Amino acid sequence: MAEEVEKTKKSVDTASLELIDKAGTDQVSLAFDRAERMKPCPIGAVGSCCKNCGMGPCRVPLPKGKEETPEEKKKRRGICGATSETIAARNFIRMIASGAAAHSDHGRGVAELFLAAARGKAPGYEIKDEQKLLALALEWDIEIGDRSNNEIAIDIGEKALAEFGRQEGEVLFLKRAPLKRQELWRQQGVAPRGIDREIVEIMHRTHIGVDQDYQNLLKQGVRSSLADGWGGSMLATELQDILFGTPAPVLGQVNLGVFKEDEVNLVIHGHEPLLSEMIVAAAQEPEMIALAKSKGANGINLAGMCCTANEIIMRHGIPLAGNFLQQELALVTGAVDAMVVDVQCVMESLPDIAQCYHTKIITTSPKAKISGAMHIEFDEHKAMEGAREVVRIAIENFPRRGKNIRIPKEKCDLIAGFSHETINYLLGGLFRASYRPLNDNIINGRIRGVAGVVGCNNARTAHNEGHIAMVKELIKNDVLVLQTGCSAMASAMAGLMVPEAAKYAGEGLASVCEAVGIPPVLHLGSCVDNSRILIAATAMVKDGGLGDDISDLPAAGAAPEWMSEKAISIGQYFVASGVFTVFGVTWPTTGSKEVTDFLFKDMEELYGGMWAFEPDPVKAAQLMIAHIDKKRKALGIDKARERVLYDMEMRREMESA
Ligand code: NFS
Repeated sequence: MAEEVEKTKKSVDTASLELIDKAGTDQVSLAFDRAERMKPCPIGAVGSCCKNCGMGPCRVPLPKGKEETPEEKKKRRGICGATSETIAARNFIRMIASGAAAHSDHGRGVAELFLAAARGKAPGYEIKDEQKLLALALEWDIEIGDRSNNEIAIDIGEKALAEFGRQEGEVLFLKRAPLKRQELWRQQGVAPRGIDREIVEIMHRTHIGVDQDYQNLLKQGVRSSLADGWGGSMLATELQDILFGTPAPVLGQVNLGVFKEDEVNLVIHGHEPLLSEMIVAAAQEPEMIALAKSKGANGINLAGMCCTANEIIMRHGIPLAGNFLQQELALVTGAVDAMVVDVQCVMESLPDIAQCYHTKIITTSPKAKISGAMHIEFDEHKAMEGAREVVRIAIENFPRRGKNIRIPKEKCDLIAGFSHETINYLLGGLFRASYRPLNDNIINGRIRGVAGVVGCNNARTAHNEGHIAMVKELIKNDVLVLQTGCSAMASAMAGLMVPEAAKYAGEGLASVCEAVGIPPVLHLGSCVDNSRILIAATAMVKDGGLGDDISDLPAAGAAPEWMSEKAISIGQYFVASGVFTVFGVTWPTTGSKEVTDFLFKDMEELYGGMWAFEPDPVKAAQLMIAHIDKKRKALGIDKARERVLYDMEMRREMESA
């Protein structure tokens, strides 16, 4: 029994638990085990450790168990004199800088490939969504006339790339936000100039002896996060859609049970869809399939991991093998012939674990090599050749598979691919696409509000538990949930992303889902696709009836199992866009009350959205619902909902009579 309790602390997913067990037998060390062995540093965890210079690291923890006098507080400083406020704020915005850099460098890579494709220098890639290309050309004042798609795309690609190095003015996509929001950003002085510039400025300001006013530091954090959400991430999403196709609803499967005993299993892991798009094409080539058969396999089975998985399920229906904490477990099945990775959220333990089985780990980005892995560098000019090589390595490794194989049986259906365009279309129809029905159902109270639940897994908390508990609580209370990243996969594994999941939803939300034919939990893609949530929120504002800014919407955001710096950047741009955003597991500024209060309280004054921290996912969901109700009241639509509830009560009474 004691062991049962221990095990369920690691994950709520039975497939994962089965493989955690197998790893134990195989003497493989996993993130779960390392998390148990190594406790987080209590000073660093709350943002009270500064290692920004060679005199430190300086630790400025709050004194334990007693109230601090102002005199004592004055003395609690780093060697350079930095206070705990400055140190916590510096640490926090450095997380934003790193997160924004990761998303934006992804966006830059897409822009470079986009441009190369338009110039005919990236064979195999071509514009897939002409409508979206033309829409963006119109938005950016790029001449269409009788120019070819590629000519237009060259101008778009150049303009997109220039966004990263822009020195003055404003990031172009800021203009997509509601007008009131744009004005607010300008008033607050946080409208980002250029993407790279804001990130660099964080690194400058947090160098020893520069910005030493925590509020001023946090302000630059906001500006940089906006450069991510409304800049780098949004560029990544838009250009990927034009180049690879805008997602539309597609049926797929998720969890470690998607591997096949009799086929070559190739896992595509990481974040950027550039190479994976080509691998999908290469794996379908008749020569590759023939080669696989010649090695005794019945075919080639691709499966995605982490955000690459989200990218390729949305566009091709390729199954999702799992989220962040399942990457090691995929290898423990013994059935993965190769795992190809690019950037972000890839564990360095993979090559080591692979040695216990037969799996080849292949790195592909010049930015991300791992010792012990093979490296096949992705070259956009000959992407197909690289993709074929990867597929061939997986096939040739198939006969080396050992006998120690266990593929869990768990796999679950899901519907992915809810882009902003699809939601618009599903709700309003092709010729009058709009968010009107959504707004109407929010106004009449059938849908209480909308929540974005996103982010990672975190080995400090039971894998997937927070996501699933939070999402269930939200939909039970008639909140429509939009998801991305590893969080989306967690819900999908729990069966929440199929129309039948309406049975978990409150009566109002269930009735809308049934009428429109959508699940109560919508999969919007990878983490850069959180920009789709910003666009959806803006579309709701523009459709009318729910106020004139994102901060007026009955909406909230959350990352119940966050761990990456990218999640902090996302959370900050949600907040700065006017969204109440609650994180779980741990909060990185609690070492400074001032900084934490500023993020949790003062930001609401400044931006209409604010942070919160609540490790209990159900309580966190209730905070979100309370915020949604507060916004409904401010809009004067709280009464409508009461009527709906009254109606249901009445019906129940009638039924029982
Ligand atoms: Ni997002 Fe995607 Fe997952 Fe977290 Fe990592 S994969 S970009 S950072 S862990 S959600």
